[in-house]
Amino acid sequence: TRSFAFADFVEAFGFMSRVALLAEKADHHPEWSNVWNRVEILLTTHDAGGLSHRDIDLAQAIDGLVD
Ligand code: H2B
Repeated sequence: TRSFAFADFVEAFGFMSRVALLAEKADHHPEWSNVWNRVEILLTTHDAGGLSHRDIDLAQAIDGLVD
């Protein structure tokens, strides 16, 4: 899991749009929620019943958007 905070809703939703493109490309999708400027993301692999390399790979790609 990771929590992200942005300046406002537009920034948060822009981030979510970028994550959505990464997720669709990887065919691996986050469990997430958004409230105004905050985005909460949980990564898990349903097929594996827990964490897999696909979660690590997507987490690193998401981190690469902001870090
Ligand atoms: N996303 C996540 N987070 N876990 C999965 O197990 C998963 C997914 N499976 N996205 C994918 C889609 C699977 O349903 C398709 C058929 O590849």
